[in-house]
Amino acid sequence: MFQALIVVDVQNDFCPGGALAVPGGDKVVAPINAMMDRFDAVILTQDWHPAGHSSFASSHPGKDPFETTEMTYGTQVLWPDHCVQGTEGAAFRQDLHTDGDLIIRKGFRPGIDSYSGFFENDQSTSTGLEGYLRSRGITGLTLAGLATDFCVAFTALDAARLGFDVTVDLAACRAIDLNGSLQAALKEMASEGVNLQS
Ligand code: VGL
Ligand code: ZN
Repeated sequence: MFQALIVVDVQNDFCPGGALAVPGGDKVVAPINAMMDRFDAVILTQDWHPAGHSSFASSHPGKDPFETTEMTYGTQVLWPDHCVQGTEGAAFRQDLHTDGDLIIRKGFRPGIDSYSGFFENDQSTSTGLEGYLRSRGITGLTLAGLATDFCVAFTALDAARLGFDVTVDLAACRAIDLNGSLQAALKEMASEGVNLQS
């Protein structure tokens, strides 16, 4: 019955000045650092795309960032180039405490995006995180980080569906909020049994 904190994508590109800056993204660092001590395990996720990734608008001639396209696995939002492997934009925000137990990278397959820390956007390719948590006897998860309405929400929803007891600490998250995506994500998380803490 152990409890883990999952710190989602607190990377330079999602903070002010970054390629896909989330408003107030840097504000999550202090509350996240402050809560780490309370958990049996701390896991960080890191968005980690190869150059030319299929989720980048620049890989789709004629498309602009924040438009959508149809992939084999469904509708995909197209993003500005971000979190390219090994770049400063993909690095964790400098003041974030990164001395956690595990870093799980995601979005590294060229043809599939991965918002969730558990499954890629095809909903079936596993990152291995579930097995890690179960092997360590972790049953409760608290999520914080970026962005509330994409990577945090997708991770929370997968976790709840897998049977973990999931809390999202909203004060330690910030949203992109694209066409009502924040409200939709909050509603879906609530209906799937995710505890929303503010
Ligand atoms: C994210 C869009 C694209 C996120 C990652 O971390 O929420 N959003 N890649
Ligand atoms: Zn991404």
